[in-house]
Amino acid sequence: MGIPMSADWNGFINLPTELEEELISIGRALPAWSMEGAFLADSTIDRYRTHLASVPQFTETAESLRAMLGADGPGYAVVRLGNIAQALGTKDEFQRLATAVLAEVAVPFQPFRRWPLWKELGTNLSANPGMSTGVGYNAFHMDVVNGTEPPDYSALLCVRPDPLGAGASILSDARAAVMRLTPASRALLAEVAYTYGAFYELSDVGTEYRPFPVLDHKPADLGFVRFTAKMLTESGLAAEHAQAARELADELIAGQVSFTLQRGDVLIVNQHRCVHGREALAAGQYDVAPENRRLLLQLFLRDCSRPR
Ligand SMILES: O=C(O)CCC(=O)C(=O)O
Ligand SMILES: [Fe+2]
Repeated sequence: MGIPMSADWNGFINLPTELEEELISIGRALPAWSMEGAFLADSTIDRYRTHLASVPQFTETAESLRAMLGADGPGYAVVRLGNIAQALGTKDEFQRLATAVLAEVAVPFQPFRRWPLWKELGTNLSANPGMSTGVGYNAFHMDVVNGTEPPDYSALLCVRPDPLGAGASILSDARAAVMRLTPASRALLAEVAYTYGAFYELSDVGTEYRPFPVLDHKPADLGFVRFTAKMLTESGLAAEHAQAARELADELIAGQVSFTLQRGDVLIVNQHRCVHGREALAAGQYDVAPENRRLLLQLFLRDCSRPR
């Protein structure tokens, strides 16, 4: 189906005020979630669905969200829950509501077993600037690129944007970028010649994939464009493979969109389709108190109905 009217072209979903009010009440009523292994428990999913199903207007939002993430949409969506965060805060009640909304897309899960379901990505002035908690440019990547079964969707909830106004999210349609490459570059990217990073203490993302091809031969909704720009500098690729990956990186940047997440925004990325990253935070983070620095929460989703 097409994208319903409440969704605009650039992937943002704004909720009507009455729906926000209903969701605030639901957020106050949702029970704590339970996990079954790394996955949100079926019993929780059923209870959360039942609550959301009591709000008929929500059905359209869930449809918009799924349409945006699918083949006819941009492959990402931002659900704007800022007014709901204003009412509920960004702790348990809000996180339950956000989890319930995401469970309408696929099953929330926790590949990093050491961390909570929603993993904090704060701002760490001593971290490598290009890493998730660093203050620099976090170049285009997909999450868990080196697992044989990466999460189908990656979600980022904004608790606090960079108070200095930077740190925009960047998104790019990796399938479209690949189509703009030459057949020779695509052939190089299809070779099992790429590596990136370490793989440990991860659940339910398959096994370590090393080396991997950037392009697989799977249908677009099942395969991935296994790319992270970090492999250009960190992985010691052969010259011709590195060159093809650089061309892909350039096309990803040429096709990028960017926007700054606001408090209460939930960005969901279909990893089969889009890569994501972040612009640098503003200079001057030392002058911002740690408790006021940018903070996101990250969660992954598994589409359990997908063949693999
Ligand atoms: O900081 C961000 O906006 C993105 C972080 C990210 O993509 C990651 O940690 O994987
Ligand atoms: Fe990421």
